[in-house]
Amino acid sequence: MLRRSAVSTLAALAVTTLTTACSSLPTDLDLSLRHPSSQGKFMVQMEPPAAWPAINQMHAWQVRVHKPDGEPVSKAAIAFDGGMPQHMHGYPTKPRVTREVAPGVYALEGMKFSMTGWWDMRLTIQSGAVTDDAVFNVVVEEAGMRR
Ligand SMILES: [Cu+2]
Repeated sequence: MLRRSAVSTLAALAVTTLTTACSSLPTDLDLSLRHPSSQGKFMVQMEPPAAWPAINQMHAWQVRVHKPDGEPVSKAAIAFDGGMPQHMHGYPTKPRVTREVAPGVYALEGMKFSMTGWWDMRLTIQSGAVTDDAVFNVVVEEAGMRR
């Protein structure tokens, strides 16, 4: 009896902690996965895997880069950075844009979310003489990605 009540106390604590973590997210967080880069040089779309990965599961995204007029941007060099802004840590892996799989469509491999919460994805895109960056936010929950 004593043991059971200790377990439910722990469970209640865990729920409280989770709720606190979620409610402390910035209220104005932009969760859109498609928007212009910071200076409007490119339109960028982040596509998560069709089946959302479990926590700690290695997976890949696709990054679509277009010019504002809709033309795909081929042969871009895309650098990736990011992590959890509220925890001051990066990704547990070293995600990289590895190759262009179709015109203007790039594979972002080595992605792994090691915990629930707010993650950002920071891209620096260079195409010829044009460079711009784009930031995307993802809120990872136990059940998947918050939309
Ligand atoms: Cu963290």
